[in-house]
Amino acid sequence: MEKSFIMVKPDGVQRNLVGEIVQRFEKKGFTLAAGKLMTIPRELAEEHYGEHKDKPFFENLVSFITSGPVFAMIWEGEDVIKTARKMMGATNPAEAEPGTIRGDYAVQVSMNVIHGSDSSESAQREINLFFNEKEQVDYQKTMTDWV
Ligand code: RTP
Ligand code: MG
Repeated sequence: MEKSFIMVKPDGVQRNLVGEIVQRFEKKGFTLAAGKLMTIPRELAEEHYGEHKDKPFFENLVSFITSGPVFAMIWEGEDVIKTARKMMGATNPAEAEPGTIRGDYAVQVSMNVIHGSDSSESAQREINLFFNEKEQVDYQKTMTDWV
């Protein structure tokens, strides 16, 4: 089954949005496969956002993501990578539709509450960056007929 790396960013943790965000993914019908509260070391942040290292916002992005605890998760389910991106909404919250997480809870592009992998390659890469094997739980929901 497909997996995605999803993370509540420091603004989301500070604003008590962890429960709300977890609930949206649970209610949608995805399965939580791993989760932990952590403060990201600088080297990990630079690696995670490596694709943006030449962008003007890179320094701000790394400072922000390391500024306080994040809630890192792995969510599992059919088409979870694409669907999670839809649930998150556009990168810039000003363009994110109401009903999406960023559309409902964020204003600024630099503090947009949530991260989600954008492809199967980045999901695999990010899962391996943030979680070891022991932290990943492989289980089946007992009542799966409805979703
Ligand atoms: P993320 O990686 O955090 O899930 O966000 P994303 O895929 O929607 O957006 P991405 O292009 O990967 O950008 C990563 C994060 O950088 C910040 N950003 N700032 N113009 C700007 O100032 C700007 N553009 C991007 C955002 O916080 C974005 O989430
Ligand atoms: Mg991205």
